[in-house]
Amino acid sequence: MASTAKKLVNWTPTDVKAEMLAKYPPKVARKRASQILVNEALGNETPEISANVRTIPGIITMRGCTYAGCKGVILGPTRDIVNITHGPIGCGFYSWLTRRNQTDASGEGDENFMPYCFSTDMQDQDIIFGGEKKLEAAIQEAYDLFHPRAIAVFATCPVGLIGDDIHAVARKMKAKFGDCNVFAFSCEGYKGVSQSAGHHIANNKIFSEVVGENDAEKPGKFKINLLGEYNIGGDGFEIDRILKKCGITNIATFSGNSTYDQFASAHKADLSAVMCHRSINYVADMLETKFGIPWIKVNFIGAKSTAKSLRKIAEYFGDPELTARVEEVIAEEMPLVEEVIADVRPRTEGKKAMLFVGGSRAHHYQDLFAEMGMKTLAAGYEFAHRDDYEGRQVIPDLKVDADSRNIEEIHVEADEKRYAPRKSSEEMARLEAAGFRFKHYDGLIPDMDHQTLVVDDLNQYEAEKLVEIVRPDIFCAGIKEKFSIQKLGVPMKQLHSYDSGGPYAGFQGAVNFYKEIDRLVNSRVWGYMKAPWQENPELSATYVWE
Ligand code: CFM
Repeated sequence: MASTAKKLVNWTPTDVKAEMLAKYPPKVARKRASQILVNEALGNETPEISANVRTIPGIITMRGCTYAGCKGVILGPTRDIVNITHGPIGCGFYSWLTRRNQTDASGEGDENFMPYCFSTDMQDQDIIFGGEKKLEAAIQEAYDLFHPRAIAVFATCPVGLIGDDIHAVARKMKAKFGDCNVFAFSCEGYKGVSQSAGHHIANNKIFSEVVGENDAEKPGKFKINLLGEYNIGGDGFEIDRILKKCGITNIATFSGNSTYDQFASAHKADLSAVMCHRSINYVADMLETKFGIPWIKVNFIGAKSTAKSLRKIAEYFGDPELTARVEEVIAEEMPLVEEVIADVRPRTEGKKAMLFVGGSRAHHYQDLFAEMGMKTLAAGYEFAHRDDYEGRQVIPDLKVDADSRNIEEIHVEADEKRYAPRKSSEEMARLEAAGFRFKHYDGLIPDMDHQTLVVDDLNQYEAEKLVEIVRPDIFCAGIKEKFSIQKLGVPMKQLHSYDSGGPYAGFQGAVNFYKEIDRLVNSRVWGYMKAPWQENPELSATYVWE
């Protein structure tokens, strides 16, 4: 392993990329090369990044499955829908509160089914003779016990393989109950290349089955939907605190701390603010097409980004009182942020980070690190699409492959009665002429420095290689990566679950994050750890094809 002895200063990003690929068989190396980009540098095989493609079999990916994206990510945080996993017990068990999406069920009459794990617990005989009867019985049992507002059914892999018609069962039970909406998701784990497919399946169904169900007027002068915010570690609570302080009403969060009625009332908002572009941008489009609600991209990760997002919302409404209130709130919140920055920055300035998270955090969290004077040397998404890397302008050129074709595209038209443009085309044009951008997202790549590494669907082997060569001061990813990285002597912060921390969104969240990262990158404990390859440098192995 002579190459690993090479000093960091001698490594260019192109060297690092070559080293990450060096041990792969040629075909694998070629495929991975198209998913690793040296930012803005020549010498990449293609100017674009290859994303949303199948993981190479045998590679230990960081990704999850389609069922995880549907049941866990999108529907998981909604407290008053009973979520039944139709399948063997393992799928239900492993999706049972494994994500730290918090909820506040303290309101009057609030139901919270999130602590429960509902599963049809399919056995061999159900796989052989079909599981529809068992599913029907499970829905009936859940209804009798809880009388929920809605019951959702999620298909696991075997359900698709044996062909249970879960939608027919759902329709039958919905008609039978009359006062409980029942709908099902064909979100078998294998349906797509990652959990991203599951987001799409979930969102399409919520849009067609729930959004628009409640036409009751909602109070509030400035009404928005917050799309793609999942209240991990209480992020959504902090964002709601700030919005409320500004006088902005959040009609529906998709789907952190949400309820059935929030989705049902989403068409009553006058603006959609999109946090996580990957998981939900198409819902923002559908809300605009069907009901006339424009959308903008926001980011509440980072104090400056939070201020910027609030100003953007205020600018959209164009109300002098709201604008003044937003400025007051920012002026009230920033002194604490600045005080903590001034304290930590001498210790964090110039430190180096790497971020590999699902589909938006690897971008958003770069703002927080920048506020601390830290540099992001490498970043990437597990399952984002090219538009999340390169910007929405690439959407018309995205290849529709067999895997994307698996996911139903729903056709949406303007609602005959309820479509109402929130702003006249002149007002929209005036805002745009003043530099305001609707439906706009530039993606992660333009925000990253020249000669940084952008890696899609990073795997365990490449993660270890990167850390071994570049030795960042902190590595951010998920639980599957946590201990292998820490064993290399580098602090590891989970940016999915936040370990046990958070919130990190908004102003107070930024303060929490600065303190946590300061603690991690300046802790000496990691320096005492010796990686196996440091203690036994003679330890090496070869691959069978060598
Ligand atoms: Fe969006 Fe998410 Fe993310 Fe995501 Fe996720 Fe998540 Fe994530 Mo884990 S919806 S893409 S599927 S911001 S669960 S709250 S942290 S991978 S970067």
